[in-house]
Amino acid sequence: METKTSFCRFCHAFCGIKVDIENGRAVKITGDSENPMYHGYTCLKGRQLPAQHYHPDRLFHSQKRQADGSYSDIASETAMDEIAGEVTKIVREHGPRAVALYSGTFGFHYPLSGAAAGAWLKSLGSPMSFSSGAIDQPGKAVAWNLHGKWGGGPQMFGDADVWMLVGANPVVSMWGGIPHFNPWKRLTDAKRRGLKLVVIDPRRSECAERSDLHLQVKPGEDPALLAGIIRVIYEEGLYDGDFISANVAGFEELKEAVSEFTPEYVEQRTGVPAGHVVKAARIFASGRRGCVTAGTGPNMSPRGNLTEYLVQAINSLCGRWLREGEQVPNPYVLLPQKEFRAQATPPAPAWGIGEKLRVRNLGGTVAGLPTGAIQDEILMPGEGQIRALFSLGGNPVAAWPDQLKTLEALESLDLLVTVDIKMSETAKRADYVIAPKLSLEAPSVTRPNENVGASTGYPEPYAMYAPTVVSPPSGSDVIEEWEFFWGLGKRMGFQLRVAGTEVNMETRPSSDEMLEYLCAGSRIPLSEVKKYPHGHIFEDSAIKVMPRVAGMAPQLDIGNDVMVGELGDIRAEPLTEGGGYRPGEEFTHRLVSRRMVEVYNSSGQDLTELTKKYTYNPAYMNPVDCRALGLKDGDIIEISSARASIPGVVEEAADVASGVISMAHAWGGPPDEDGMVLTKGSHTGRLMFNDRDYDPYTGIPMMSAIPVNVKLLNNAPGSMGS
Ligand SMILES: Nc1nc2c(c(=O)[nH]1)N[C@H]1C(S)=C(S)[C@@H](COP(=O)(O)OP(=O)(O)OC[C@H]3O[C@@H](n4cnc5c(=O)[nH]c(N)nc54)[C@H](O)[C@@H]3O)O[C@H]1N2
Ligand SMILES: Nc1nc2c(c(=O)[nH]1)N[C@H]1C(S)=C(S)[C@@H](COP(=O)(O)OP(=O)(O)OC[C@H]3O[C@@H](n4cnc5c(=O)[nH]c(N)nc54)[C@H](O)[C@@H]3O)O[C@H]1N2
Ligand code: SF4
Ligand SMILES: [Mo]
Repeated sequence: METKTSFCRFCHAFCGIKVDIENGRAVKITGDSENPMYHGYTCLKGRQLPAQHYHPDRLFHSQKRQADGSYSDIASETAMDEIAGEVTKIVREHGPRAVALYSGTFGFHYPLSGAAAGAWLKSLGSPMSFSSGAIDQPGKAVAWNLHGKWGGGPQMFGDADVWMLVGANPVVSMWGGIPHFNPWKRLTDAKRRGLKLVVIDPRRSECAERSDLHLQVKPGEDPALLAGIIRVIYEEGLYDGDFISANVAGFEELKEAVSEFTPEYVEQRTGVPAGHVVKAARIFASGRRGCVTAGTGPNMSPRGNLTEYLVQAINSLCGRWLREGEQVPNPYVLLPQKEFRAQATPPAPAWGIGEKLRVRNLGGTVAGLPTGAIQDEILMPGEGQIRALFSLGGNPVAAWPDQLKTLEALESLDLLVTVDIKMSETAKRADYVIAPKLSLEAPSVTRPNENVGASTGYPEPYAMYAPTVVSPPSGSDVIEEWEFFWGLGKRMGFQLRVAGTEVNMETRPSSDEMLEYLCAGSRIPLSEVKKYPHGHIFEDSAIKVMPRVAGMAPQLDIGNDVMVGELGDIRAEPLTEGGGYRPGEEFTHRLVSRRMVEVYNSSGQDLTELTKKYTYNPAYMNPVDCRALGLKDGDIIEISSARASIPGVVEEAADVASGVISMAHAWGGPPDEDGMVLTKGSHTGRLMFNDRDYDPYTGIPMMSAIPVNVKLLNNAPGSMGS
């Protein structure tokens, strides 16, 4: 037996692992205790890499859909020949805009794949590049542009004495504020040194359970709650006056905008006791260091841009940015070295950037093209209509909001190609499914995690190169994602560029050469990083936050007109009872998003060890609600929104607030498979309209805090149906 080090790519956390290899196959995964960033952490999912790599349903050959709807193996080279031919034909007839790319979660995990796919699409001349980012937390990028970005970066979790999480649950999701590199240890260490944690979540999440104050907000009401907290900060003078006078504009405008969000009004609207609103503001603003960060929950709920904007406003009011002379926590390793300065990049446009969509006056934003509107771009006839879609490491049928419209749209395409390790719900509807290598079969770098946004990247200059650990089983024909797009590019006569470098299009480069292209100009050469099989922290204590450039004093803006306007709109809205947003609407509950620790979106639902507890995504409900509705564990209910209905399997959960249903996404099949809810789960995306209740800029539909009603359907497991 042989043991090699690598990093896990089951999720985006990239934990350092040791892989035991027998007869050329990975047989066991353990945490690498010598890894200086993760200290030996792994989770149940990561330990399933061998099961994932050798799963009986894994695709070892690409697939082509046959006339009768079945699939047959196709050689990857032949698939590329045929697909290049079809794309050329579509472009000739309809222009390059007819070809779109959707990059899903695994676009992040494999940095070469997105780079190659993007380069190919660019050579093709199509601007239609969509990603899961625009149905995730698009409010972040929008808020950063409206507010301006602090060149020194934010204060870090590692030396914070306060932190506030708004609808994020990093210890499960590995995202959202506590650095997602062994977040359990980081939170435990922080609590030990006295960190005060405030969590805003309609569920008593794993993070809320460990908090000093949990505000169990009514889903969708975060802007009002944050406005209330800001009002207290103003009233009690808890802001950082020196920082504000030197760096922050819009102080008076925001003060005026929050003036009517009194603790009593906020209590009425959000369900959070007035005293807790005041306490949260005092805990956070009286701290010395630490940030507010938000997650998917409030980003998917109405007014996600505003929530993220108010998050940044609180950070700026409290001056939670690194100052001149402070050590730069992570000056990057495999990214080019950046200049960190104690000054703001001024606010910049957040929308109206790049390609305009033909539908609903939407267009490009700093968060990318509105993925929430892609179905309409596929379905609406006329010039520019999308006719070919390439899905890269994503699963639109499982994950896009508005499942019914998604199914209609994908079925209407002339060409659907997906790159996937299995016959996902999307693959089952694709013309071609390209079978990729899996993580242990290809080299990669941890570079994607160096900069993933405010305080969620590596908190220290860590990097690791993972070599190929095992070969794919003999007889298989699997290629890396980038090789597919390189192959298409070669056939179409394109010169692809990765990170500005021209890729060799004559002879296929090796993956290591591709990684060299990608990391060109990095602070530390890739060859140096390769010397450390356990990963390494490349410290340079001389890299400090530099002073602002003389004469340049750009300001962070906390009083943006549009955002202040939205606060006014909220204050003018009538208060509603129950689940609805509009007076007269009759909904009893709001359904909120969540993550399950056992699976990663639609990945892992086929792995035995991960489905021991659940073969579906439970509909978690408060026991008081269950009693009122006569429901008990295991009951099958119908959950109905204004859009559609899905089946659900009840599970009593005292951590979920009354009036709330908490459910994970990316489970469930099409409506005709609803009867299999106990083995396939429920598709919460079916409850959403993609074209009603969406953000007017980013196009993200209401994906959390959805008004729904519940009714008992049938108690007999598996017998649900018409
Ligand atoms: N209702 C609802 N909808 C949501 C959300 C929600 O909270 N609620 N969340 C949204 C969010 S945040 C996101 S990011 C999106 C996710 O949207 P997607 O990324 O589109 O969905 P995933 O299920 O993550 O799709 C990943 C696909 O990649 C495949 N895969 C797994 N490993 C590999 C690999 O190594 N290589 C390749 N090429 N493929 C692989 C999996 O089999 C799967 O089919 O969903 C969004 N949709
Ligand atoms: N195990 C596992 N890890 C994952 C994933 C997975 O599927 N499984 N998915 C990955 C992906 S794609 C992403 S984007 C990240 C997301 O990472 P996070 O954003 O941390 O996602 P969640 O764990 O769902 O935490 C969101 C929290 O928001 C709360 N919430 C819902 N609606 C509201 C609301 O209106 N207001 C407030 N304040 N809270 C609300 C939910 O109760 C939940 O606790 O996780 C990633 N990590
Ligand atoms: S958290 Fe789990 S799934 Fe994610 S990288 Fe670490 S071991 Fe892998
Ligand atoms: Mo996501």
